[in-house]
Amino acid sequence: IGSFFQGAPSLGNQYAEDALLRGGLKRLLPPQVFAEVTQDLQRFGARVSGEILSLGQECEANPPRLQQFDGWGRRVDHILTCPAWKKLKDISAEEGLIAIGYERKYARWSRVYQVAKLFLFSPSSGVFLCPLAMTDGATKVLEVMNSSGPPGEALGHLTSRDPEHFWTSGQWMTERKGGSDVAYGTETVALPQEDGTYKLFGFKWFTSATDADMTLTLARIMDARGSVIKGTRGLSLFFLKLRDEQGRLNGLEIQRLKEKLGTRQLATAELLLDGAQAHLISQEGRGVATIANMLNITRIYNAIGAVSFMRRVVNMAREYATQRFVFGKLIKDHPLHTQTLAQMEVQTRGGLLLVLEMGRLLGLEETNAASAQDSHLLRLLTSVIKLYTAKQAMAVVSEGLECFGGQGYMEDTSLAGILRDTQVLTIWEGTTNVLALDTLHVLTRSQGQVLQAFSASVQEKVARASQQPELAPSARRLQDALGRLAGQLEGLQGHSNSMEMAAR
Ligand code: MFK
Ligand code: FAD
Repeated sequence: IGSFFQGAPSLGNQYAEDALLRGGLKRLLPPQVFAEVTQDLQRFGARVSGEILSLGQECEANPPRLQQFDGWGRRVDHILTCPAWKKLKDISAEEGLIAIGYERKYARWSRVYQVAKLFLFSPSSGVFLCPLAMTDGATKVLEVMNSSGPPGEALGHLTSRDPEHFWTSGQWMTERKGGSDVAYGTETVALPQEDGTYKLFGFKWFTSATDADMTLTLARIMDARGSVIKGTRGLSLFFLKLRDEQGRLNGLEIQRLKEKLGTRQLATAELLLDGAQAHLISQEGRGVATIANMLNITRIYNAIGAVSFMRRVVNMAREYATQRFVFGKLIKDHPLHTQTLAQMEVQTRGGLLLVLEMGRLLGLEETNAASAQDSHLLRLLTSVIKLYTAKQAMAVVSEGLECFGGQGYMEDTSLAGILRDTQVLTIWEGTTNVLALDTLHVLTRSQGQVLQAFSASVQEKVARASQQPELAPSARRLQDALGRLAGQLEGLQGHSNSMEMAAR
C-alpha cells in the first residue's frame, strides 16, 4: 500500500525538442546563419532546462526583500535579491540576450535569432525576461535618440556581454492616477538645474525590477513661473541612474515592495522621486512618442513571454501524458485528452510563428531594409500580438494545469507559479482594451494603410501556400476568408475615425 509514486514530467533540450522553432528559423534565416545560430541554440536549449531552470526556481522560492534602514537607523532602501537573481543577470550578459539584437552580427536576421533565444530563456528564467524587456526597450530609445553624455554612455552597458559591465533598465510610467492614461495620470515634475540636468519630484506607483541600474521615466518640465503643461504635450522623457558609485539612491525613496499575485521573483516597488537627478532625452513635450519606442519592444517581449509559457506548459503536459495511467491506459491514448493537447499545441504554434514574424519585421526595420508594408505591419501587429498572445496564454496555461489533474494546482510542482506569472501579461505594457484602442488609432492615423499591408501580406502567404499541393485546400479556404475580411475591413475603415473618437 502506498508504494506508487507518480513520475514527474521531465524537460529535455528545449531547442532540440522544438521542431517548429527549428523549422521556423530554417525558413527565415540564410543557411549559414541558421547553421551558426543552431549551434548556439542547441547548447542553450540544454542550459535552460538545467542550470537556468534551477536558478529561476530559486528566485521563486527566495523573493526580493526591502531593507529600509541600516542598524543605526539610517534610511538605506536596499533591495535584497537572491544570488540566483544576480546570476541570471550575469547569464543574460554572457549569453548576449540583449547584445545579439544590437551587435547585428547577422544583420537583419539578428532579431530573429534573439527572439528564439529569449523564447527558450523565458519560461525557465523566473521572470528575468521582464528586466530584459525593459533593458532592450531602453536600448532602443537611446539608440533611436542618438543620445550623448551619461544616457549615451549607458548604451554600452546595456548591450555589454561582460557581466561586470552589464546594466539593466527600468521603465517608470505608471502613477497613482493612471497607468493606461499617463497623460492625465503623470504628476511628476522636472525642475531644470543650472548644469543642464533636471531634478525630478513625484511618485511612481509601479516600478518593476527596481534593482535595475538605470531607468527611463516621464515628467513635466516646470517653467520659471512654476507652471507645467497638462496632457501628453507636457510630458518629456528622462534618463536617470538609480544609485551613485557608493550605492546611495539618487534622490529616491522606496516606499514599499508590492504584494503581488505572481511575478514574486521581481522587485516591484512604489517609489518617491525626491530630487532625483535626471537627463532629458526626448524633445520637450515628446515624452510619450519617444517612450513608445520602448513600449513597442516590451510589448514584443510580452508576446515572447506569453508564447514561451504556453510552450512550457504544453511540453510538460505532453510528457506527463506519456506517464500517467488511468482507466486502463496512458492518458495520451485517451482521444479526448489528445484533442485537448492538440488544441493547446495549435495555439502555441500559432503564437510562435507570430513572434518569429515580429523578429523578422523588427530586424528589417532596424537595418533600413523594411518596405512600407513591413513598417505598417510591424506597427499594427505589435499591439495585436501583445493582446492576443497574452489572452491565449491565460487560456492555454490554465488548460495546461488541468492536464495534470490535482497536481496542476500544487505550488511545489512549479505549475501554479506559471499560471500566476501568466496573469500579469494581459495587464502590464497596456491592457487588452487599451491595446485594442491603440490598434484603432493606428488604423485611423494610417488612413487604412496598415490594413492594406496586412491584407497584402496574407495574400502573399496564401499564394505561396497554394503552390504546395498539400496546403492548397487550406489556402483556398483562407482565400475565401480573406475575401470576406476585405469586405468587413472596408466598412471598418469608414467607421474607424468615428469609433476611435467615441471610444476616447
Ligand atoms: C514578459 C516581459 C514583458 C515586459 C514586462 C515589463 C514590466 C512592466 C512594465 C510596464 O508595465 S511599463 C508601463 C506600460 N504602460 C503602458 O503600456 C501604457 C498603456 N497606455 C497606452 O499605451 C496609451 O495608449 C498611451 C500612454 C500611449 C496613450 O497616451 P496619450 O497621452 O493619449 O498619447 P497619444 O496621443 O495616444 O500618443 C502620443 C504620441 O505617441 C502620438 O504621436 P504623435 O504625437 O506624433 O501624433 C502617438 O502616435 C505616439 N504613440 C503612442 N503609442 C505608440 C505611439 N507611437 C508608436 N507606437 C506606439 N505604440
Ligand atoms: P487602469 O488604466 O485604471 O485600467 C483599469 C481598467 O480600465 C482596465 O480594464 C483597462 O483596460 C480599462 N481602461 C483603461 N482605459 C480605457 C479606455 N480608454 N477604454 C476602455 N477601457 C479602458 N508600470 C510601469 O510604469 N512600470 C513598471 O515597471 C510596471 N510594473 C508592473 C508590474 C506589475 C506586476 C503590474 C501588475 C503592473 C506594473 N506596471 C508598471 C503598471 C501597469 O503598466 C499598469 O497597471 C497598466 O498599464 C494598467 O494601468 P492602471 O493600473 O492604471 O489601470
